[in-house]
Amino acid sequence: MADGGGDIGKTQELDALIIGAGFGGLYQLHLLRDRLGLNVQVVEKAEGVGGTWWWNRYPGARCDSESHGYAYLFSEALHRGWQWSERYPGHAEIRRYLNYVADELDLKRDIDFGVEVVSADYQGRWIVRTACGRTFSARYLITAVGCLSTANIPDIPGLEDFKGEWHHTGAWPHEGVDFTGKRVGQIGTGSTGIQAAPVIAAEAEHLTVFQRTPNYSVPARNAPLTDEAKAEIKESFEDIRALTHLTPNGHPFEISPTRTDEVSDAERLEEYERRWDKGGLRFRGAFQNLLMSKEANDTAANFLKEKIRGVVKDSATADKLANIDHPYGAKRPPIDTTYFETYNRDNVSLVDVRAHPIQRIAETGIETAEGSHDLDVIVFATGFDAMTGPLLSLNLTGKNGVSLRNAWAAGPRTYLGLQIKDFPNLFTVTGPGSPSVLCNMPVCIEQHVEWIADCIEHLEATGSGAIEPTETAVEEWVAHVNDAANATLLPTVKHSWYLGANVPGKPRVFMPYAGGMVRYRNIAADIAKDGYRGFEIDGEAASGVALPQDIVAAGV
Ligand code: N01
Repeated sequence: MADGGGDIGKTQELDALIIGAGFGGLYQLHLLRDRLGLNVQVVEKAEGVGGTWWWNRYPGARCDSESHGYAYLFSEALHRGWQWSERYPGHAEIRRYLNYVADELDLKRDIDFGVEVVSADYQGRWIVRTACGRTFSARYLITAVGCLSTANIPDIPGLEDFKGEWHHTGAWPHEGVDFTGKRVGQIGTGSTGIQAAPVIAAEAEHLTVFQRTPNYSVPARNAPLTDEAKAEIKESFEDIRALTHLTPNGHPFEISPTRTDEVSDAERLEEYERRWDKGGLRFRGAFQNLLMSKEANDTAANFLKEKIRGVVKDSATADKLANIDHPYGAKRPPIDTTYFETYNRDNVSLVDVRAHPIQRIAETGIETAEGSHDLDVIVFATGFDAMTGPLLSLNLTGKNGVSLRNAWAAGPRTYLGLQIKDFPNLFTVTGPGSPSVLCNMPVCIEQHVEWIADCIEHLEATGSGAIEPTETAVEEWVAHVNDAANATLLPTVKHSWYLGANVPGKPRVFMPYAGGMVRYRNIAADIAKDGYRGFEIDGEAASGVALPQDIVAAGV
Protein backbone atom coordinates (compact mmCIF):
# COMPACT_ATOMS: atom_id res chain seq x y z
CA MET A 1 0.00 0.00 0.00
CA ALA A 2 1.36 3.40 -0.92
CA ASP A 3 1.60 5.89 1.88
CA GLY A 4 1.50 9.07 -0.20
CA GLY A 5 4.92 10.05 1.15
CA GLY A 6 3.66 11.17 4.56
CA ASP A 7 4.99 10.43 8.01
CA ILE A 8 3.70 7.27 9.64
CA GLY A 9 3.13 7.66 13.36
CA LYS A 10 3.14 11.47 13.34
CA THR A 11 -0.13 13.41 13.25
CA GLN A 12 -0.31 15.95 10.43
CA GLU A 13 -2.09 19.13 11.55
CA LEU A 14 -4.28 20.79 8.92
CA ASP A 15 -6.98 23.39 8.56
CA ALA A 16 -8.92 21.13 6.22
CA LEU A 17 -8.71 17.56 5.00
CA ILE A 18 -10.51 16.63 1.80
CA ILE A 19 -11.22 13.00 0.96
CA GLY A 20 -11.29 12.25 -2.77
CA ALA A 21 -9.63 13.69 -5.86
CA GLY A 22 -12.46 13.66 -8.37
CA PHE A 23 -14.39 16.68 -9.63
CA GLY A 24 -15.38 17.65 -6.06
CA GLY A 25 -12.09 17.24 -4.23
CA LEU A 26 -10.02 19.04 -6.87
CA TYR A 27 -12.18 22.16 -6.92
CA GLN A 28 -12.55 22.15 -3.12
CA LEU A 29 -8.77 22.10 -2.75
CA HIS A 30 -8.44 25.01 -5.16
CA LEU A 31 -10.98 27.15 -3.28
CA LEU A 32 -9.83 26.40 0.24
CA ARG A 33 -6.12 26.67 -0.53
CA ASP A 34 -5.97 29.33 -3.23
CA ARG A 35 -8.92 31.53 -2.24
CA LEU A 36 -9.04 31.16 1.55
CA GLY A 37 -5.32 30.49 2.07
CA LEU A 38 -5.93 27.49 4.34
CA ASN A 39 -3.53 24.63 4.99
CA VAL A 40 -5.30 21.87 3.06
CA GLN A 41 -4.53 18.29 2.12
CA VAL A 42 -6.39 15.89 -0.15
CA VAL A 43 -6.15 12.14 0.40
CA GLU A 44 -7.18 9.82 -2.41
CA LYS A 45 -7.37 6.04 -2.42
CA ALA A 46 -6.58 5.79 -6.14
CA GLU A 47 -3.17 6.38 -7.66
CA GLY A 48 -4.35 9.36 -9.68
CA VAL A 49 -7.04 11.99 -10.05
CA GLY A 50 -10.40 11.06 -11.58
CA GLY A 51 -12.72 9.87 -8.84
CA THR A 52 -15.37 7.65 -10.40
CA TRP A 53 -13.50 7.81 -13.71
CA TRP A 54 -10.38 6.34 -12.14
CA TRP A 55 -12.28 3.15 -11.38
CA ASN A 56 -14.92 2.89 -14.11
CA ARG A 57 -12.91 1.76 -17.13
CA TYR A 58 -15.26 -0.98 -18.28
CA PRO A 59 -15.82 -1.51 -22.02
CA GLY A 60 -17.88 1.37 -23.39
CA ALA A 61 -17.49 3.54 -20.25
CA ARG A 62 -18.46 7.00 -21.35
CA CYS A 63 -20.31 9.88 -19.78
CA ASP A 64 -24.01 10.27 -20.54
CA SER A 65 -23.76 14.05 -20.09
CA GLU A 66 -22.64 15.97 -23.14
CA SER A 67 -19.00 16.95 -22.94
CA HIS A 68 -19.40 20.71 -23.12
CA GLY A 69 -21.55 20.61 -19.98
CA TYR A 70 -19.58 17.90 -18.20
CA ALA A 71 -16.80 20.17 -17.07
CA TYR A 72 -15.93 22.87 -14.58
CA LEU A 73 -17.72 26.06 -15.44
CA PHE A 74 -16.20 28.33 -12.79
CA SER A 75 -13.31 29.42 -14.97
CA GLU A 76 -13.42 30.61 -18.56
CA ALA A 77 -9.66 30.12 -18.78
CA LEU A 78 -10.04 26.39 -18.03
CA HIS A 79 -12.88 26.20 -20.54
CA ARG A 80 -10.83 27.87 -23.26
CA GLY A 81 -7.73 25.80 -22.57
CA TRP A 82 -9.48 22.48 -23.12
CA GLN A 83 -10.98 20.82 -26.17
CA TRP A 84 -13.35 17.83 -25.98
CA SER A 85 -13.16 15.51 -28.96
CA GLU A 86 -16.62 13.86 -28.93
CA ARG A 87 -20.21 14.70 -28.08
CA TYR A 88 -19.91 12.48 -24.97
CA PRO A 89 -16.52 12.10 -23.31
CA GLY A 90 -15.04 8.63 -22.84
CA HIS A 91 -13.55 7.65 -19.49
CA ALA A 92 -9.93 8.15 -20.59
CA GLU A 93 -10.65 11.62 -21.95
CA ILE A 94 -12.31 12.65 -18.68
CA ARG A 95 -9.22 11.53 -16.76
CA ARG A 96 -7.08 13.57 -19.15
CA TYR A 97 -9.34 16.56 -18.53
CA LEU A 98 -9.10 16.25 -14.74
CA ASN A 99 -5.31 15.91 -15.00
CA TYR A 100 -5.27 19.03 -17.15
CA VAL A 101 -7.24 20.94 -14.48
CA ALA A 102 -5.09 19.58 -11.65
CA ASP A 103 -1.93 20.65 -13.50
CA GLU A 104 -3.27 24.07 -14.52
CA LEU A 105 -4.21 24.82 -10.90
CA ASP A 106 -1.09 23.14 -9.49
CA LEU A 107 -3.18 20.89 -7.28
CA LYS A 108 -1.22 17.63 -7.22
CA ARG A 109 1.39 18.90 -4.76
CA ASP A 110 -1.32 18.82 -2.08
CA ILE A 111 -2.84 15.46 -2.97
CA ASP A 112 -1.60 12.22 -1.44
CA PHE A 113 -2.49 9.32 -3.69
CA GLY A 114 -2.82 5.70 -2.61
CA VAL A 115 -4.13 6.77 0.81
CA GLU A 116 -7.35 5.19 2.00
CA VAL A 117 -9.24 6.64 4.95
CA VAL A 118 -10.33 3.98 7.43
CA SER A 119 -11.83 6.17 10.18
CA ALA A 120 -12.59 9.74 11.15
CA ASP A 121 -13.48 10.76 14.72
CA TYR A 122 -14.61 14.16 15.90
CA GLN A 123 -12.70 15.16 19.04
CA GLY A 124 -13.03 18.92 18.77
CA ARG A 125 -11.00 18.44 15.59
CA TRP A 126 -11.38 15.69 13.04
CA ILE A 127 -8.87 12.89 13.65
CA VAL A 128 -8.59 10.92 10.43
CA ARG A 129 -6.73 7.63 10.15
CA THR A 130 -5.62 5.85 6.98
CA ALA A 131 -5.00 2.24 6.01
CA CYS A 132 -1.29 2.99 5.63
CA GLY A 133 -1.03 4.17 9.24
CA ARG A 134 -1.12 7.92 8.80
CA THR A 135 -3.08 10.29 11.06
CA PHE A 136 -4.41 13.73 10.21
CA SER A 137 -5.95 16.28 12.55
CA ALA A 138 -8.10 18.88 10.81
CA ARG A 139 -10.57 21.59 11.79
CA TYR A 140 -12.70 20.88 8.74
CA LEU A 141 -13.35 17.56 7.05
CA ILE A 142 -14.80 17.53 3.55
CA THR A 143 -15.90 14.28 1.92
CA ALA A 144 -15.75 14.36 -1.87
CA VAL A 145 -16.12 10.61 -2.22
CA GLY A 146 -18.78 10.51 -4.93
CA CYS A 147 -22.23 8.96 -4.87
CA LEU A 148 -21.44 5.79 -6.79
CA SER A 149 -18.08 4.56 -5.57
CA THR A 150 -18.96 1.52 -3.45
CA ALA A 151 -19.47 -1.50 -5.69
CA ASN A 152 -22.56 -3.64 -5.18
CA ILE A 153 -21.55 -7.25 -5.83
CA PRO A 154 -24.63 -9.38 -5.19
CA ASP A 155 -24.25 -12.15 -2.70
CA ILE A 156 -24.87 -15.02 -5.11
CA PRO A 157 -23.90 -18.39 -3.62
CA GLY A 158 -20.90 -20.09 -5.21
CA LEU A 159 -18.98 -17.12 -6.64
CA GLU A 160 -15.85 -18.36 -4.88
CA ASP A 161 -16.17 -21.67 -6.79
CA PHE A 162 -16.16 -20.04 -10.22
CA LYS A 163 -13.11 -21.15 -12.21
CA GLY A 164 -13.22 -18.32 -14.72
CA GLU A 165 -12.49 -14.64 -14.09
CA TRP A 166 -15.01 -12.10 -12.85
CA HIS A 167 -15.00 -8.32 -12.58
CA HIS A 168 -17.27 -5.56 -11.33
CA THR A 169 -17.54 -2.70 -13.81
CA GLY A 170 -16.75 -0.16 -11.10
CA ALA A 171 -13.35 -1.74 -10.36
CA TRP A 172 -12.30 -2.60 -13.86
CA PRO A 173 -8.69 -3.82 -14.42
CA HIS A 174 -6.58 -1.01 -15.86
CA GLU A 175 -4.97 -3.36 -18.34
CA GLY A 176 -8.42 -4.25 -19.68
CA VAL A 177 -9.98 -7.67 -20.10
CA ASP A 178 -9.42 -9.68 -23.27
CA PHE A 179 -12.77 -11.22 -24.24
CA THR A 180 -11.48 -12.78 -27.46
CA GLY A 181 -12.77 -16.34 -27.83
CA LYS A 182 -14.46 -16.16 -24.42
CA ARG A 183 -18.00 -16.92 -23.27
CA VAL A 184 -19.03 -13.92 -21.23
CA GLY A 185 -21.97 -13.52 -18.85
CA GLN A 186 -23.04 -10.02 -17.95
CA ILE A 187 -25.35 -9.46 -14.99
CA GLY A 188 -27.17 -6.14 -15.04
CA THR A 189 -28.88 -3.88 -17.54
CA GLY A 190 -28.58 -0.44 -15.93
CA SER A 191 -26.74 2.48 -17.54
CA THR A 192 -23.45 0.60 -17.20
CA GLY A 193 -24.61 -2.74 -18.59
CA ILE A 194 -26.28 -1.00 -21.50
CA GLN A 195 -23.00 0.73 -22.37
CA ALA A 196 -20.90 -2.40 -21.90
CA ALA A 197 -22.90 -5.10 -23.70
CA PRO A 198 -22.39 -3.91 -27.31
CA VAL A 199 -18.63 -3.53 -26.82
CA ILE A 200 -18.24 -6.91 -25.12
CA ALA A 201 -20.41 -8.61 -27.75
CA ALA A 202 -18.20 -7.28 -30.54
CA GLU A 203 -15.18 -9.02 -29.04
CA ALA A 204 -16.43 -12.11 -27.22
CA GLU A 205 -17.23 -15.51 -28.68
CA HIS A 206 -20.58 -15.31 -26.94
CA LEU A 207 -22.29 -12.84 -24.61
CA THR A 208 -25.16 -13.86 -22.35
CA VAL A 209 -26.93 -10.94 -20.71
CA PHE A 210 -28.74 -11.76 -17.46
CA GLN A 211 -31.56 -9.23 -17.22
CA ARG A 212 -33.64 -8.79 -14.06
CA THR A 213 -35.29 -5.46 -14.84
CA PRO A 214 -35.76 -4.51 -18.49
CA ASN A 215 -34.81 -0.93 -19.20
CA TYR A 216 -35.55 1.88 -21.59
CA SER A 217 -32.70 3.38 -23.55
CA VAL A 218 -32.38 6.18 -26.06
CA PRO A 219 -29.55 6.22 -28.62
CA ALA A 220 -26.74 8.52 -27.53
CA ARG A 221 -25.79 9.38 -31.12
CA ASN A 222 -22.23 9.96 -30.10
CA ALA A 223 -19.91 11.40 -32.73
CA PRO A 224 -16.69 13.38 -32.96
CA LEU A 225 -17.31 17.10 -32.49
CA THR A 226 -16.96 18.98 -35.75
CA ASP A 227 -14.56 21.93 -35.99
CA GLU A 228 -17.60 24.17 -36.16
CA ALA A 229 -19.09 22.73 -32.96
CA LYS A 230 -15.73 23.01 -31.21
CA ALA A 231 -15.43 26.67 -32.17
CA GLU A 232 -18.97 27.39 -31.04
CA ILE A 233 -18.43 25.69 -27.68
CA LYS A 234 -15.22 27.65 -27.17
CA GLU A 235 -17.04 30.96 -27.63
CA SER A 236 -20.12 30.00 -25.57
CA PHE A 237 -18.74 29.80 -22.05
CA GLU A 238 -21.21 32.28 -20.54
CA ASP A 239 -24.19 30.76 -22.36
CA ILE A 240 -23.34 27.18 -21.37
CA ARG A 241 -22.76 28.18 -17.77
CA ALA A 242 -25.99 30.20 -17.62
CA LEU A 243 -28.01 27.36 -19.14
CA THR A 244 -26.68 24.77 -16.69
CA HIS A 245 -27.75 27.11 -13.88
CA LEU A 246 -31.24 27.54 -15.32
CA THR A 247 -32.24 23.93 -15.92
CA PRO A 248 -33.55 21.74 -13.10
CA ASN A 249 -31.06 18.96 -13.80
CA GLY A 250 -28.02 21.07 -14.64
CA HIS A 251 -27.70 19.90 -18.23
CA PRO A 252 -26.99 22.39 -21.00
CA PHE A 253 -30.36 21.83 -22.67
CA GLU A 254 -33.82 23.10 -21.84
CA ILE A 255 -36.77 21.09 -20.60
CA SER A 256 -39.77 21.91 -22.75
CA PRO A 257 -42.38 24.02 -20.88
CA THR A 258 -45.14 22.13 -22.78
CA ARG A 259 -47.23 19.38 -21.18
CA THR A 260 -48.06 16.16 -23.02
CA ASP A 261 -51.77 17.01 -23.01
CA GLU A 262 -51.23 20.40 -24.62
CA VAL A 263 -50.41 18.88 -28.01
CA SER A 264 -52.15 16.46 -30.34
CA ASP A 265 -51.13 12.79 -30.54
CA ALA A 266 -49.40 13.46 -33.86
CA GLU A 267 -47.49 16.47 -32.51
CA ARG A 268 -46.39 14.49 -29.47
CA LEU A 269 -45.10 11.63 -31.61
CA GLU A 270 -43.29 14.09 -33.84
CA GLU A 271 -41.57 15.60 -30.79
CA TYR A 272 -40.52 12.17 -29.53
CA GLU A 273 -39.19 11.25 -32.99
CA ARG A 274 -37.24 14.52 -33.14
CA ARG A 275 -35.68 13.88 -29.73
CA TRP A 276 -35.01 10.22 -30.57
CA ASP A 277 -33.10 11.36 -33.67
CA LYS A 278 -31.18 13.97 -31.71
CA GLY A 279 -30.35 11.33 -29.10
CA GLY A 280 -29.24 11.31 -25.49
CA LEU A 281 -30.73 12.56 -22.24
CA ARG A 282 -32.44 15.42 -24.10
CA PHE A 283 -35.23 12.93 -24.76
CA ARG A 284 -36.49 13.33 -21.22
CA GLY A 285 -36.86 17.06 -21.75
CA ALA A 286 -39.55 16.48 -24.39
CA PHE A 287 -42.41 17.49 -22.08
CA GLN A 288 -42.35 19.07 -18.66
CA ASN A 289 -44.78 16.65 -17.00
CA LEU A 290 -43.18 13.31 -17.94
CA LEU A 291 -42.20 12.57 -14.36
CA MET A 292 -45.27 14.09 -12.77
CA SER A 293 -48.07 12.04 -14.29
CA LYS A 294 -48.31 8.36 -15.13
CA GLU A 295 -50.60 9.16 -18.04
CA ALA A 296 -48.07 11.60 -19.47
CA ASN A 297 -45.23 9.19 -18.86
CA ASP A 298 -47.03 6.36 -20.65
CA THR A 299 -46.87 8.32 -23.89
CA ALA A 300 -43.06 8.35 -23.76
CA ALA A 301 -42.83 4.81 -22.35
CA ASN A 302 -45.00 3.38 -25.14
CA PHE A 303 -42.99 5.24 -27.77
CA LEU A 304 -39.74 3.78 -26.42
CA LYS A 305 -41.14 0.25 -26.13
CA GLU A 306 -42.21 0.43 -29.77
CA LYS A 307 -38.69 1.48 -30.71
CA ILE A 308 -37.30 -1.62 -28.99
CA ARG A 309 -39.70 -3.83 -30.93
CA GLY A 310 -38.75 -2.02 -34.12
CA VAL A 311 -35.04 -2.74 -33.62
CA VAL A 312 -34.94 -6.24 -32.12
CA LYS A 313 -35.71 -8.87 -34.77
CA ASP A 314 -36.44 -11.90 -32.59
CA SER A 315 -39.91 -11.31 -31.16
CA ALA A 316 -39.38 -13.38 -27.99
CA THR A 317 -36.23 -11.38 -27.19
CA ALA A 318 -37.99 -8.12 -28.02
CA ASP A 319 -40.80 -9.10 -25.63
CA LYS A 320 -38.34 -9.66 -22.80
CA LEU A 321 -36.58 -6.35 -23.47
CA ALA A 322 -39.76 -4.32 -23.84
CA ASN A 323 -41.53 -5.83 -20.84
CA ILE A 324 -40.77 -2.70 -18.80
CA ASP A 325 -43.00 -1.95 -15.84
CA HIS A 326 -41.51 1.25 -14.44
CA PRO A 327 -42.18 4.76 -15.75
CA TYR A 328 -39.62 6.16 -18.15
CA GLY A 329 -37.06 8.24 -16.23
CA ALA A 330 -38.17 6.99 -12.82
CA LYS A 331 -35.02 4.90 -12.79
CA ARG A 332 -31.94 6.68 -14.14
CA PRO A 333 -32.56 6.62 -17.92
CA PRO A 334 -29.67 5.07 -19.84
CA ILE A 335 -28.49 6.14 -23.26
CA ASP A 336 -26.70 3.77 -25.59
CA THR A 337 -24.74 3.02 -28.69
CA THR A 338 -26.35 0.06 -30.50
CA TYR A 339 -27.61 -1.61 -27.30
CA PHE A 340 -30.82 -3.10 -28.66
CA GLU A 341 -29.16 -3.84 -32.03
CA THR A 342 -26.72 -6.04 -30.10
CA TYR A 343 -29.50 -8.57 -29.54
CA ASN A 344 -29.68 -9.12 -33.31
CA ARG A 345 -26.18 -10.62 -33.25
CA ASP A 346 -25.85 -14.41 -33.45
CA ASN A 347 -23.41 -14.46 -30.54
CA VAL A 348 -25.70 -12.71 -28.01
CA SER A 349 -28.46 -14.19 -25.88
CA LEU A 350 -30.73 -12.74 -23.24
CA VAL A 351 -31.76 -14.55 -20.08
CA ASP A 352 -34.72 -13.26 -18.09
CA VAL A 353 -33.66 -13.72 -14.48
CA ARG A 354 -36.81 -12.16 -13.14
CA ALA A 355 -38.76 -15.10 -14.58
CA HIS A 356 -35.95 -17.58 -13.83
CA PRO A 357 -33.77 -16.18 -11.02
CA ILE A 358 -30.06 -16.86 -10.72
CA GLN A 359 -29.73 -19.67 -8.18
CA ARG A 360 -26.00 -20.05 -7.86
CA ILE A 361 -22.66 -19.64 -9.51
CA ALA A 362 -20.95 -22.93 -10.21
CA GLU A 363 -17.34 -23.72 -11.22
CA THR A 364 -18.36 -23.47 -14.85
CA GLY A 365 -20.84 -20.63 -14.94
CA ILE A 366 -24.21 -19.31 -13.81
CA GLU A 367 -27.17 -21.53 -12.92
CA THR A 368 -30.70 -20.16 -13.13
CA ALA A 369 -33.98 -21.84 -12.33
CA GLU A 370 -34.15 -22.67 -16.04
CA GLY A 371 -30.72 -24.17 -16.68
CA SER A 372 -26.98 -23.56 -16.58
CA HIS A 373 -24.84 -21.23 -18.70
CA ASP A 374 -21.17 -22.11 -19.18
CA LEU A 375 -18.97 -19.04 -18.95
CA ASP A 376 -15.32 -18.00 -18.98
CA VAL A 377 -15.89 -14.48 -17.65
CA ILE A 378 -18.63 -12.94 -15.49
CA VAL A 379 -19.13 -9.17 -15.65
CA PHE A 380 -21.01 -7.69 -12.72
CA ALA A 381 -22.71 -4.55 -14.04
CA THR A 382 -24.69 -4.61 -10.81
CA GLY A 383 -24.31 -1.04 -9.65
CA PHE A 384 -23.40 0.51 -6.35
CA ASP A 385 -24.29 0.91 -2.71
CA ALA A 386 -25.21 4.41 -3.76
CA MET A 387 -24.90 7.70 -1.91
CA THR A 388 -24.70 6.44 1.67
CA GLY A 389 -22.28 3.54 0.96
CA PRO A 390 -19.20 5.71 0.28
CA LEU A 391 -19.83 7.83 3.39
CA LEU A 392 -20.52 4.91 5.72
CA SER A 393 -17.36 3.15 4.58
CA LEU A 394 -15.33 6.03 6.07
CA ASN A 395 -16.36 4.95 9.60
CA LEU A 396 -17.26 8.44 10.74
CA THR A 397 -17.83 9.11 14.43
CA GLY A 398 -19.27 12.42 15.53
CA LYS A 399 -19.83 14.11 18.90
CA ASN A 400 -20.22 11.90 21.98
CA GLY A 401 -19.08 8.83 20.06
CA VAL A 402 -22.14 8.67 17.79
CA SER A 403 -21.33 6.65 14.68
CA LEU A 404 -22.78 7.66 11.32
CA ARG A 405 -23.90 4.08 10.81
CA ASN A 406 -26.09 4.31 13.93
CA ALA A 407 -27.25 7.84 13.19
CA TRP A 408 -28.39 6.71 9.74
CA ALA A 409 -29.73 3.28 10.72
CA ALA A 410 -33.17 4.25 9.39
CA GLY A 411 -31.77 6.13 6.39
CA PRO A 412 -29.69 9.25 5.76
CA ARG A 413 -30.58 12.43 7.65
CA THR A 414 -28.88 15.61 6.51
CA TYR A 415 -29.49 19.30 6.15
CA LEU A 416 -29.26 20.22 2.46
CA GLY A 417 -27.20 17.08 1.90
CA LEU A 418 -24.32 19.21 3.12
CA GLN A 419 -24.13 18.66 6.86
CA ILE A 420 -25.14 16.10 9.49
CA LYS A 421 -26.23 16.84 13.04
CA ASP A 422 -23.61 15.84 15.66
CA PHE A 423 -20.88 15.86 13.01
CA PRO A 424 -19.60 19.45 13.31
CA ASN A 425 -17.46 20.90 10.53
CA LEU A 426 -18.04 17.82 8.39
CA PHE A 427 -19.19 18.80 4.91
CA THR A 428 -20.44 16.20 2.45
CA VAL A 429 -20.11 17.14 -1.23
CA THR A 430 -23.25 15.89 -3.04
CA GLY A 431 -24.44 14.09 0.08
CA PRO A 432 -27.84 12.36 0.36
CA GLY A 433 -30.62 14.95 0.42
CA SER A 434 -28.99 17.07 -2.29
CA PRO A 435 -29.82 16.94 -6.03
CA SER A 436 -26.60 15.01 -6.72
CA VAL A 437 -27.40 12.04 -8.97
CA LEU A 438 -30.53 13.72 -10.37
CA CYS A 439 -28.29 16.48 -11.70
CA ASN A 440 -25.42 16.74 -14.12
CA MET A 441 -22.72 15.99 -11.54
CA PRO A 442 -20.10 18.71 -12.19
CA VAL A 443 -22.84 21.37 -11.91
CA CYS A 444 -24.13 20.26 -8.52
CA ILE A 445 -20.57 19.58 -7.34
CA GLU A 446 -19.53 23.15 -8.18
CA GLN A 447 -22.46 24.57 -6.26
CA HIS A 448 -21.70 22.43 -3.19
CA VAL A 449 -17.98 23.15 -3.24
CA GLU A 450 -18.61 26.90 -3.52
CA TRP A 451 -21.24 26.83 -0.74
CA ILE A 452 -18.82 24.96 1.52
CA ALA A 453 -15.96 27.38 0.77
CA ASP A 454 -18.25 30.36 1.49
CA CYS A 455 -19.38 28.76 4.76
CA ILE A 456 -15.81 28.10 5.88
CA GLU A 457 -14.85 31.63 4.87
CA HIS A 458 -17.69 32.91 7.08
CA LEU A 459 -16.49 30.80 10.01
CA GLU A 460 -12.93 32.00 9.56
CA ALA A 461 -13.97 35.65 9.23
CA THR A 462 -16.11 35.52 12.36
CA GLY A 463 -13.56 33.55 14.38
CA SER A 464 -16.09 30.73 14.80
CA GLY A 465 -15.17 27.22 15.80
CA ALA A 466 -17.83 24.78 14.68
CA ILE A 467 -20.98 24.57 12.59
CA GLU A 468 -23.62 21.84 12.51
CA PRO A 469 -27.33 21.76 11.68
CA THR A 470 -30.08 21.83 14.29
CA GLU A 471 -32.34 18.84 14.77
CA THR A 472 -35.32 20.91 13.60
CA ALA A 473 -33.57 21.90 10.40
CA VAL A 474 -32.68 18.29 9.63
CA GLU A 475 -36.24 17.17 10.29
CA GLU A 476 -37.66 19.87 8.05
CA TRP A 477 -35.19 19.14 5.29
CA VAL A 478 -35.75 15.37 5.37
CA ALA A 479 -39.52 16.01 5.17
CA HIS A 480 -39.00 18.38 2.26
CA VAL A 481 -36.82 15.84 0.42
CA ASN A 482 -39.59 13.26 0.83
CA ASP A 483 -42.27 15.69 -0.31
CA ALA A 484 -40.27 16.65 -3.37
CA ALA A 485 -39.80 12.99 -4.33
CA ASN A 486 -43.45 12.16 -3.67
CA ALA A 487 -44.54 14.89 -6.05
CA THR A 488 -42.93 12.84 -8.84
CA LEU A 489 -43.10 9.26 -10.12
CA LEU A 490 -39.57 8.62 -8.86
CA PRO A 491 -40.39 6.77 -5.63
CA THR A 492 -42.96 4.54 -7.35
CA VAL A 493 -40.24 2.18 -8.60
CA LYS A 494 -39.54 -0.75 -6.31
CA HIS A 495 -36.13 -1.78 -7.71
CA SER A 496 -34.43 1.58 -7.60
CA TRP A 497 -31.04 2.44 -6.23
CA TYR A 498 -32.39 5.96 -5.62
CA LEU A 499 -34.33 4.23 -2.81
CA GLY A 500 -31.53 1.96 -1.71
CA ALA A 501 -33.60 -1.01 -2.85
CA ASN A 502 -30.70 -2.66 -4.70
CA VAL A 503 -28.76 -3.44 -1.51
CA PRO A 504 -30.28 -6.05 0.83
CA GLY A 505 -30.99 -4.62 4.27
CA LYS A 506 -30.52 -0.99 3.21
CA PRO A 507 -33.30 1.30 4.49
CA ARG A 508 -35.82 2.26 1.78
CA VAL A 509 -35.49 6.03 1.71
CA PHE A 510 -35.51 8.20 -1.39
CA MET A 511 -32.04 9.71 -1.15
CA PRO A 512 -31.50 12.49 -3.71
CA TYR A 513 -33.38 15.81 -3.67
CA ALA A 514 -35.92 15.81 -6.52
CA GLY A 515 -36.97 19.45 -6.25
CA GLY A 516 -34.55 20.47 -8.97
CA MET A 517 -31.16 22.14 -8.95
CA VAL A 518 -32.47 25.67 -9.48
CA ARG A 519 -34.75 25.53 -6.47
CA TYR A 520 -32.03 23.85 -4.40
CA ARG A 521 -29.42 26.44 -5.35
CA ASN A 522 -31.78 29.24 -4.29
CA ILE A 523 -32.70 27.59 -0.98
CA ALA A 524 -29.05 26.96 -0.08
CA ALA A 525 -28.04 30.51 -1.04
CA ASP A 526 -30.89 32.05 0.99
CA ILE A 527 -29.97 30.00 4.04
CA ALA A 528 -26.37 31.23 3.86
CA LYS A 529 -27.48 34.83 3.27
CA ASP A 530 -29.67 34.65 6.39
CA GLY A 531 -26.65 33.89 8.59
CA TYR A 532 -26.83 30.11 8.07
CA ARG A 533 -30.44 29.59 9.03
CA GLY A 534 -30.99 26.14 10.52
CA PHE A 535 -27.38 25.79 11.65
CA GLU A 536 -25.79 26.20 15.06
CA ILE A 537 -22.49 28.01 15.08
CA ASP A 538 -20.57 27.39 18.30
CA GLY A 539 -23.82 26.24 19.91
CA GLU A 540 -25.82 29.31 18.85
CA ALA A 541 -28.64 28.71 16.41
CA ALA A 542 -29.61 31.18 13.74
CA SER A 543 -33.39 31.62 13.40
CA GLY A 544 -35.56 28.61 12.41
CA VAL A 545 -35.92 27.05 9.02
CA ALA A 546 -38.52 28.22 6.58
CA LEU A 547 -38.68 26.05 3.53
CA PRO A 548 -40.85 26.87 0.55
CA GLN A 549 -44.40 25.65 0.99
CA ASP A 550 -45.20 25.42 -2.71
CA ILE A 551 -43.54 22.12 -3.31
CA VAL A 552 -43.91 21.78 -7.01
CA ALA A 553 -41.09 19.44 -7.88
CA ALA A 554 -39.33 21.03 -10.77
CA GLY A 555 -38.84 17.86 -12.79
CA VAL A 556 -35.60 15.98 -13.11
O1 N01 B 1 -26.08 0.19 -11.87
P1 N01 B 1 -27.66 0.04 -11.71
P2 N01 B 1 -25.26 0.83 -13.08
N1 N01 B 1 -29.30 -10.34 -10.05
O2 N01 B 1 -27.88 -0.14 -10.23
C1 N01 B 1 -28.94 -5.60 -11.85
C2 N01 B 1 -24.35 6.00 -13.18
N2 N01 B 1 -23.75 5.76 -14.47
O3 N01 B 1 -23.81 0.66 -12.76
O4 N01 B 1 -32.80 -3.19 -11.71
C3 N01 B 1 -29.60 -9.84 -11.26
O5 N01 B 1 -28.38 1.10 -12.38
C4 N01 B 1 -30.02 -4.57 -11.63
O6 N01 B 1 -31.29 -5.15 -11.72
P3 N01 B 1 -32.53 -4.44 -10.94
C5 N01 B 1 -25.82 6.30 -13.36
O7 N01 B 1 -26.22 7.25 -12.43
C6 N01 B 1 -23.41 6.83 -15.16
O8 N01 B 1 -25.73 0.36 -14.37
O9 N01 B 1 -32.02 -4.15 -9.55
N3 N01 B 1 -29.45 -8.55 -11.59
C7 N01 B 1 -29.68 -3.60 -12.75
O10 N01 B 1 -30.13 -4.06 -13.99
C8 N01 B 1 -26.41 4.96 -13.10
O11 N01 B 1 -27.75 4.95 -12.77
C9 N01 B 1 -22.86 6.67 -16.38
O12 N01 B 1 -33.59 -5.45 -10.98
C10 N01 B 1 -28.97 -7.74 -10.65
C11 N01 B 1 -28.16 -3.62 -12.75
O13 N01 B 1 -27.77 -4.85 -12.14
C12 N01 B 1 -25.51 4.49 -11.98
O14 N01 B 1 -24.23 4.86 -12.39
C13 N01 B 1 -22.68 5.43 -16.95
C14 N01 B 1 -28.62 -8.18 -9.37
C15 N01 B 1 -27.57 -2.51 -11.93
O15 N01 B 1 -27.96 -1.29 -12.48
C16 N01 B 1 -25.55 3.02 -11.72
O16 N01 B 1 -25.61 2.34 -12.97
C17 N01 B 1 -23.02 4.33 -16.21
C18 N01 B 1 -28.81 -9.55 -9.08
N4 N01 B 1 -28.53 -10.04 -7.89
C19 N01 B 1 -23.55 4.50 -14.96
N5 N01 B 1 -28.16 -7.12 -8.67
C20 N01 B 1 -22.48 7.92 -17.02
O17 N01 B 1 -23.02 8.47 -17.81
C21 N01 B 1 -28.23 -6.06 -9.49
N6 N01 B 1 -28.71 -6.43 -10.68
C22 N01 B 1 -21.47 8.66 -16.49
